Amino acid sequence: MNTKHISKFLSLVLRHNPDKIGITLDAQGWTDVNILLQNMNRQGKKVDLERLKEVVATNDKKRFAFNEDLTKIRASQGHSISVDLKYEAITPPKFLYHGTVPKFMRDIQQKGLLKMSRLHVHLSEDRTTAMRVGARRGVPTILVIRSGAMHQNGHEFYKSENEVWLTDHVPVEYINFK
Ligand code: HQG
Repeated sequence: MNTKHISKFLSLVLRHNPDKIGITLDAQGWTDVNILLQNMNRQGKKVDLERLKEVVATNDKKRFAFNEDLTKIRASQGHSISVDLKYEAITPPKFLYHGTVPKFMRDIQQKGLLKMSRLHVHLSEDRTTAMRVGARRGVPTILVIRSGAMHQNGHEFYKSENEVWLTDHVPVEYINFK
């Protein structure tokens, strides 16, 4: 399996559908590395620990993390199934960015940013990253989020191990549309 295929497969089973390969995630999203590798190999996905380590280390967005003794692995963000990653609420920068596409704008102008199928709304620290996120779906539109004001008004923010900012909902009044 090439690196991209392994990464996509890990995203699928560690964020959305662990049943697909007969693994379980604990409350904080971790799964046992040996069982994961065994089950992958049983399904013809030939990956050993060294290869898994390489995929985790070279992943473009650092999507996955091992625990200290490399016995467990999890996705650092992006889940649709209920896990509690236990990130601490922290103070965000004054502004954060969200990349989306024009077809969602009407809804966003009405409801703000919703987490849709994921556990959080995902925000980026810089425009370039937000552009890349939006570009997955078409010509990107960048929304500037007044995260400092949100925080002052009691909204909680988390930063994932791979530097993605997470929050529950961005109400319309904190979004600069242009
Ligand atoms: C949009 C990738 C209608 C939102 C990226 C987005 C990111 C609304 C889509 C991570 C809406 C949800 C997350 C509303 C938000 N009405 N549409 N009220 N509120 N939306 O994929 O932020 O490669 O769940 O703009 O790099 O695009 O997976 O979220 O277009 O970090 O590691 O609904 O996924 O990382 O899409 O991307 P997503 P996202 P990975």
